[in-house]
Amino acid sequence: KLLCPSMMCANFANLEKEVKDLEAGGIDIFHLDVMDGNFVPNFGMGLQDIEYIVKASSKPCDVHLMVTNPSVYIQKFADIGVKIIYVHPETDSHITRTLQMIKDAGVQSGIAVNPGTSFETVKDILSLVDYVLVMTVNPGFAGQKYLSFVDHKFGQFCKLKDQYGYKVMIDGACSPEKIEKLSKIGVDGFILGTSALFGKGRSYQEICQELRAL
Ligand code: S6P
Ligand code: MG
Repeated sequence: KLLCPSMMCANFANLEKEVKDLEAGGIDIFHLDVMDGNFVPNFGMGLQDIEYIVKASSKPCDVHLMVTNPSVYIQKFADIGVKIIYVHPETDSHITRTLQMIKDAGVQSGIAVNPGTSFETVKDILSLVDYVLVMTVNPGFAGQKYLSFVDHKFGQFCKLKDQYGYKVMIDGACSPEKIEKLSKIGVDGFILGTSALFGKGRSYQEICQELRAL
């Protein structure tokens, strides 16, 4: 089970402490959301913020690029030292070229799949990715409602994951109940935002232990 805190939900007033507390709590991968105010109607972390977190942490970091023209930024994030780059096929007309760029830069590749994008749409490129990030909210904001029409996609992606060698991740309104249910059907990783981890008034260690036990 990969526990991945979504750092846009962290307390930016004390980011270094957040990073250390989360690591002590036993998280696996830092999830870093990048938003350009164009592909999604919000702004998110920039290159400098990402670099700061990568340097402050001893765990791997991913970036979730919610931006138009993601290929322009691949090398920049690779140079910073992120380990996984997620791109949205919905915003890239040449997604397989971008996925190849990610691999060529020595980074693991992922696709982030919007709620309205079907399994069939991305099926042909599954052999080219290391991770599939299944979005259960429309990307852009924390604290949104889980869209249950996405549910059936987890089974579809999990069915082919061993054959193609990718991991299946969930991003959006990922609550303890969802973690319990989805880990049973083979989902590998969980992006933790306000639904499971942040703003609970309890230690990250306590929460992570409970989530792992589910
Ligand atoms: C924004 C982003 C996500 C959120 C995360 C928040 O769409 O891609 O990573 O930060 O989903 O989690 P929650 O539990 O507040 O919905
Ligand atoms: Mg995300």
